[in-house]
Amino acid sequence: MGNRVNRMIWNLEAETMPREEKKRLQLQRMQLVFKRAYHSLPFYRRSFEAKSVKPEDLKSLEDLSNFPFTLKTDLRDNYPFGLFATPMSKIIRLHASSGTTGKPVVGAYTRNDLDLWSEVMARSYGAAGVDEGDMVHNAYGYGLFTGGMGFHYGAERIGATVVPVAGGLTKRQVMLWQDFKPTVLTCTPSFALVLAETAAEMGINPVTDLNLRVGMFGAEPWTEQMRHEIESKLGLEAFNQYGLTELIGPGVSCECPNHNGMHIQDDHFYPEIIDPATGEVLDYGQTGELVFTSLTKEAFPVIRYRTRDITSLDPEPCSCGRTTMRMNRITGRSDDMLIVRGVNVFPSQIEGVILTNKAVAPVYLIVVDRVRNLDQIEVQVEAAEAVYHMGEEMLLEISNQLQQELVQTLGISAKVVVVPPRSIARSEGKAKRVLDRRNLHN
Ligand code: DLL
Repeated sequence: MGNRVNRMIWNLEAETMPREEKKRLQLQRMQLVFKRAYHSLPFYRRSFEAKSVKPEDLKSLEDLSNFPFTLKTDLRDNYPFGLFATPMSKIIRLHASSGTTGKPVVGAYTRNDLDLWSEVMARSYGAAGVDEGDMVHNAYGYGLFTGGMGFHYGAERIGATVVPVAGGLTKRQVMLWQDFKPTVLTCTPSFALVLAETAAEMGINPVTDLNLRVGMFGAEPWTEQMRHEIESKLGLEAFNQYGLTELIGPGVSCECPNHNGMHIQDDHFYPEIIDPATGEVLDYGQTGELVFTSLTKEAFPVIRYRTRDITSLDPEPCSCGRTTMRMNRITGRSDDMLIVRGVNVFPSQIEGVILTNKAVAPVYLIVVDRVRNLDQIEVQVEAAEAVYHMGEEMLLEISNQLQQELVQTLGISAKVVVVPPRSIARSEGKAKRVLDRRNLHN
């Protein structure tokens, strides 16, 4: 396999550990987590008792399915600090996720937890082929959101040069690209496109004028079409990054150059896939809700946490040399899946259609409403600059074409409105793609 592969695998022992050995390690760690959670946290003691299980009942990894799930509502009920397993004096950092409704989820870190976070982030950088020779332009938000600091400390761990730009001020970001010549861009995929658009407006062609070669994008759902769009506009190779505040932030899983799913750091985060309706554990390859148990975190352990993210698992070792379990691209969330006239609709399906049509820009808003008791989807999408000036008739033709494609993909009809370039609000963090107005009528 040669040196290049080895250089890119940050932690050779952990990332290439034979599966049987990994399973022994996972069980050992899980047993400790269960004991700690049960004995130090009333919530877990109660939820174990409700299922008549004790930590000692976990004798093999297969026994895990007998244990209770933890839900986002459980975290909310114990907000803000009720599920921390160490005294506050040992906790040296807090983060929180914005959360679409209600209170945020709060993440807590001991010194060891922060060290672990940098370690898993270093593995993510390694998998993207980033090392100390690189300069990382970090445009994830800094603050309570885990993106900024996660990518920041991971880059420092591998010895790269970090430019902590955060979001906003897009023109200045592009100026820094020109002046500093970073090789790596880290931000949400939607913000990567905003930056690409800004560069174009400034008369800069990132492919020929800049040095970007790697992009590490995540924190929101995106599609293969979006990957191609970003790669071709910015002249870089895009690597998908996954994580959540409840587990640690980014660094839970990451792509390698094979781009065949994301390698889960499964010596620290144990994955399962369940049927979201019944809670039954599904086989590898089957699509369902992703569930995680943390194996080493001190301050904020989680047991069978239901992420609501929909994907499948692949246990096959990868030709990159890693033996870690892989998860496929997230196709949606079981709770932001739209049910429209009884049909399940994932925003990613709509994005797939929009991004393959060159007459429109990759910027859209899905508006769902109820008109005379009937659910309706309207997709607003921006015309490509050149196309917009071709006149009304042309725009009508494009929207008809998109409507036909959408009905074939979704199985229900959706209205498409082609709007002027730059008329849909841009975001610098996670994009807001869906506006569900139906709740307003209830
Ligand atoms: O978004 C952590 C993160 C930061 C991941 C930067 C990657 C890069 P939260 O704000 O808690 O944490 O949101 C977590 O975002 O449950 C998914 O629904 C979604 N998500 C995260 N990464 C991806 C991805 C961060 N690559 C929630 N693809 C998760 C699809 C993603 N969805």
